[in-house]
Amino acid sequence: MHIFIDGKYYREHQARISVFDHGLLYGDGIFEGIRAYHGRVFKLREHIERLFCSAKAILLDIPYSRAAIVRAVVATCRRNHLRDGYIRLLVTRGVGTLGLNPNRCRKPSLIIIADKIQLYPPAYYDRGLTIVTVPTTRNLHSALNPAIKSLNYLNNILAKIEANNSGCEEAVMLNAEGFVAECTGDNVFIVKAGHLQTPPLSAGALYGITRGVVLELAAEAGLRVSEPNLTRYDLFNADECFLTGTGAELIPVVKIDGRVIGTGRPGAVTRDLIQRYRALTRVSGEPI
Ligand code: PXG
Repeated sequence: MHIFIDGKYYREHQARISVFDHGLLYGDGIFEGIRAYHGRVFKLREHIERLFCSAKAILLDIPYSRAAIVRAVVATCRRNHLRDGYIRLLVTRGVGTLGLNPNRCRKPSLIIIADKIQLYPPAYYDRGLTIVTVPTTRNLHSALNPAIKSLNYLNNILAKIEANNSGCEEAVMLNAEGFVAECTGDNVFIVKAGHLQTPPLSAGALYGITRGVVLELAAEAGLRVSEPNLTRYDLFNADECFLTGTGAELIPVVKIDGRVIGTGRPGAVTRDLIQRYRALTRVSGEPI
């Protein structure tokens, strides 16, 4: 595997960053997780746009233009002969000193890894996931805004550990007010009486690219769509529930906190949206 670091390619075992990089010392940096399907990078421009929004929020000047990053991602995929897989894009604050002052960091580093993807087993899509609500709440906007895809993912990792401790793959995270925010690496949707609902971004969710695509596909399918605040009660009493994310795509949820959702099997609306999403990934994206 050839990994891109600041304009050069390194073999896997030679791809290294400094222990003084603030990405490591403080989680000071940002990232994106992107998919390639059939020789095209799916929603690349949207991911790069979100990367620049995260950068702006943490006052990090990415030393590349959007177009240069598009070119670098495509070049890294080509170099690795990647047609289907997962692309991790990272920008760290760069090498600094042991103090947390970012002014001591000379230049942010851009890293691009193009790898195979670890998918959820197909059985999860056929049968649906069982998930739980966890005690760790989503970060407050006023502390560390969940819209920032930062290299500090401890909030999500703690929730993931709590999910794993309950024997689950994913966790529903509530915000400090008790409204549903999102999962540790996925946005949440429910279907109630043919109406598709997902929490508003202000509830403490990442501006999911898959979430955005699903909202568009649902509108095309003629579904009523809205973004209200949702409580656990709304999840429990939904007809259908599913999660969205770059890695998972759309994955049905059939049980939450011991409550069976709908019929206990992936619902018709979810299955239709999964088909529509897969069809889109077959035809759109930045050619490699
Ligand atoms: N919420 C959070 C907290 C995320 O990290 C999503 C929602 C879904 O967003 P997208 O834009 O992907 O639809 C994410 C994305 C990984 C991995 O390696 C995680 C994500 C995406 C890709 C890979 O765990 N999370």
